[in-house]
Amino acid sequence: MSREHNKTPEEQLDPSRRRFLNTAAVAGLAGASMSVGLSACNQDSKPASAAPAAAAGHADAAHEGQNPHLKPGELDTYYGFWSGGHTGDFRVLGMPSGRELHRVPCFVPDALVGWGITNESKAVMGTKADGSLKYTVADTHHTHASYKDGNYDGRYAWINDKINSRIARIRLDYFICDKITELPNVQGFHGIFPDKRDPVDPAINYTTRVFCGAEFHVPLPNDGRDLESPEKYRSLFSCVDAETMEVRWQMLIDGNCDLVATSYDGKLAATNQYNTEGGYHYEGMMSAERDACLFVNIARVEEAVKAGKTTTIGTSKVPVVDGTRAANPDPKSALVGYVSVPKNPHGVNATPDAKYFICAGKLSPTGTVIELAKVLDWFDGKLDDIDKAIVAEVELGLGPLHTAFDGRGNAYTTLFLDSQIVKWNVDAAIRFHAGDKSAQYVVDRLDVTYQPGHVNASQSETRFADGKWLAVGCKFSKDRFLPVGPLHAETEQLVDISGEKMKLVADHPVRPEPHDFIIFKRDLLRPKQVYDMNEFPLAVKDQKEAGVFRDGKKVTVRIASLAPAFEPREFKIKVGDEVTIILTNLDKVEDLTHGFAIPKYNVNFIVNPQETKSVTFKADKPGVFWCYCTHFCHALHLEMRSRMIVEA
Ligand code: RUQ
Ligand code: CUA
Ligand code: CA
Repeated sequence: MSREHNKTPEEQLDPSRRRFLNTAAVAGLAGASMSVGLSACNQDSKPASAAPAAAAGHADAAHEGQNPHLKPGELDTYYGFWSGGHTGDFRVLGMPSGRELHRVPCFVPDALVGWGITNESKAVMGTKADGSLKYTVADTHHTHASYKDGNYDGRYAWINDKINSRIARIRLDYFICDKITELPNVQGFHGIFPDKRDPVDPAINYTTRVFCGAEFHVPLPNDGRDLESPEKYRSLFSCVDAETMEVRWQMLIDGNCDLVATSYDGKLAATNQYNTEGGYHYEGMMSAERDACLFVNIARVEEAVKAGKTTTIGTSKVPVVDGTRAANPDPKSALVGYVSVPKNPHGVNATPDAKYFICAGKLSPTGTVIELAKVLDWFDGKLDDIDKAIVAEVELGLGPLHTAFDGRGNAYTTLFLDSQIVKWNVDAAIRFHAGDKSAQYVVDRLDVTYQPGHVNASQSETRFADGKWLAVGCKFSKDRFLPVGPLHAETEQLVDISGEKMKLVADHPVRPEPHDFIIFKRDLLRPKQVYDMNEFPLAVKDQKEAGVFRDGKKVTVRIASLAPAFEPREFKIKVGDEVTIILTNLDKVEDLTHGFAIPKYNVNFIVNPQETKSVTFKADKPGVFWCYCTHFCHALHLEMRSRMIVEA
């Protein structure tokens, strides 16, 4: 064992870097100077604690490690769901190879699929009165999937849009977005987390709610009032129904929300808060030494909603309960409890043994461990001070952000400023905190490149964390890939965590800029490769059902595709017509997708096997327009066309 492990945690931090935290690092984290933040990863400022033995690429002598490389034709053993950041998308990766398999369009238009072009996708995305899309930008951060018995059940995934406060649901049978909900009276919607079972009904051992945190304070309602009175701005915590996707309730809170986690018993939802000060400049948001992690008692909130102890805000009909400190003085009836956590915490994560929540300190070099049973004791009136639920608060390194788990009692926390992952043992941290100063909770450190944000491990957010693979999303790649101009790819790094020491095994460039992700076993999903035609009420079920159907100026053109032809092969419409094209792909063969593009009419979309889609447009240009198949489908793919004749 290296000398590092015999140091007290105090000694594990290089003193010069601790001074750095108190001054420039804080400015760097606050965004005032990213170059200051980055200087933390320069070689010459590496702390002694990043001992060479713990550095990247040094294999554990006793441990051979796992091979992430697949032979041609070999399949990955895990799925990864990745957020795309402000590309607005939801990405599907195969793991451990890191190969990107799919992007599921949800919030923003997608030219490949025709998302935002077809009527069906526009109905999901939401349109304005003139039929144009309500929003075309999004910023996806957090993606999580539905649970049953503490593991993913393969029904749904959800992802947030921070810009426009929307939550999208992805159906995991077809990997399509089927619903998007906009949260009322919320800005900066950031963390999401599904519940893992019902807090009251033990028969409901699966996800029925998704909790949503809102980061920014705004006037309530935000209709022009209180513009210059930031002390009146507020933030809400929201609960969305997993099935209907309607907002069930919202809760007015003190401070703000950032990320969200839920307990395995279904009783609590947690959200970390970095702006308990209600600051409206970064200095104000970091003036206090401690902020909080808020614990919501789900059963009590839903009782209060049922009992009508609610208000509404502005034009929204969503019931709002009062979760402020002032409205919840008695723990035995409180809807929420606020646990004090050091300075601008980021990230709250539930351990796979279901016992603890861990908050990372961000502006404090610490990780805080909060014991679930003690929080519940406080709600029962058996613990006088909710802060006594904190069972460890230990130093980890500079800029701790997110934490993953291996199912063997270890946590892996990203250190943004140190450009490291620190592996630490939760039980040892608790012993250390309780006074056993010989407890060595830091197990290993790994340098990553550079400035890691999110981290996750295989099955980490389930009861079945398997401690095999860990991925880390590094915010900067700098010199890791061939230069492509000023905009750099980001680095997703793959780490083998099956041994005592972490082992960096691969770098992947990713298009900016993913945030959170989950990694889980491939057999938890059973996607279908061919659609069920009954999903589509408009389906053109047979080539004989194809043709042009006119109702005054409204024209419906029903088209069927069967490689290598569209039926009808030609159709006539008139300038001034409102044209709806309905296209069904009659091919049943897996992977036989057709496209349908109409030149000069700005139309292109695809239909997968047995799928139906429609588009509506105004015929405003006379002429001949070859509607052609854009998706390579057949040896006669280029010949696969239908002639649209628009008469003057
Ligand atoms: S938050 S690092 Cu949404 Cu950490 Cu991305
Ligand atoms: Cu049909 Cu290409
Ligand atoms: Ca703060």
